[in-house]
Amino acid sequence: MAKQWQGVIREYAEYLDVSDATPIVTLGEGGTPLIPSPSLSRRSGADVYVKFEGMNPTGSFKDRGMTMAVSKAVEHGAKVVVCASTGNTSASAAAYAGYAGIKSAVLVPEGKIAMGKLSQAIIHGAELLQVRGNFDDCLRIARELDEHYPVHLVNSVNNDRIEGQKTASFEIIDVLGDAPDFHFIPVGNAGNYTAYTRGYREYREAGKSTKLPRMFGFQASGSAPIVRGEIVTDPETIASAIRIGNPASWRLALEARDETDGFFGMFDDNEILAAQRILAAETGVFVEPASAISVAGLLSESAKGNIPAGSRCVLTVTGHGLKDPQWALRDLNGNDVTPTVVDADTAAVAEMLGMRA
Ligand code: AN7
Repeated sequence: MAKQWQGVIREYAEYLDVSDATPIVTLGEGGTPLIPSPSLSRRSGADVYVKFEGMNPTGSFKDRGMTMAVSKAVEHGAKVVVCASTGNTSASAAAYAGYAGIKSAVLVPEGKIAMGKLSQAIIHGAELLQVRGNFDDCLRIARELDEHYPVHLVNSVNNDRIEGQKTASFEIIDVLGDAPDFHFIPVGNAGNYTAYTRGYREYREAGKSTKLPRMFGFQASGSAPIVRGEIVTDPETIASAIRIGNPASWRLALEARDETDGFFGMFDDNEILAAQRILAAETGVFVEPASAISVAGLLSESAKGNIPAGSRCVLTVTGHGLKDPQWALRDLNGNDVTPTVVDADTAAVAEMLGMRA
């Protein structure tokens, strides 16, 4: 019989703070494909792999951290978990809390999360509140609830989340045999940037790899507090997942950048959408806009000559394109894409396809 992947806690238990007393709440997250990309390798001159985190149970990398956060919450007797979210965290928290038989309360910025993510939180049974404010307002309230009310916070300010998310670096090294030279990743709260760096560091200390990759993180230019070096009070971008003006892991991310000789950059919405198309059309991987910023980062840095030929590069693409599909139905000029309609006639179809018998 084929061996089933056991989820990140069981697969990497020796690197995580779990014991026999920890009830493992898992949906089989992790074990996601690391896909070689001939197209991006050709375009950049590097040796490029895409870590497709949209293949997780709720369609984003958040599941790696949520299995840990909810397992530990249940171990500590929590009955309600709470989170603020730009969408993916709420979808994941709702699913894992539902599985564990506890409540989830999620706070999202009103009108600013993708339809797929909103529908996930609802169908998994979350108590969902749309807050008249942005993500940063939601996180402030979630932290205050955690402090003063009987709820357990599962945002990435909870270290259990970062611990679960570091397993992605372990998987990459387990597949490649060593760490890559460069790692490209989207940045919102910078929890994942921090988590990957921790994973790479711990595996090197364990003798599983010989180096740390240079960690290259990217924000949307309308929402780029780390790049600009100041809080953005009114962040704006179509990449709603990373529409965050005051990142929770800001300080840790700067430490990780310094440790890895890393870099933070930014791209505007059109550059993000162009990168999303290149990845979908030429590598067969459909990601949500926020995730495509890793691709924009690779193409831009290689064009500037910052990536030596043949360097091994891993791009984390964090969430599935089906969560926020509307952007695929517009071209890069902002016009709706309307598929051609044709009569139910083979000759007519062949003609439309430009073919002759
Ligand atoms: C697809 O769901 O913050 O830098 O509340 O959904 O670790 O915050 C999502 C973040 C990148 C940024 N890509 O990760 C939330 C939330 C996708 C995301 C990020 C998010 P961090």
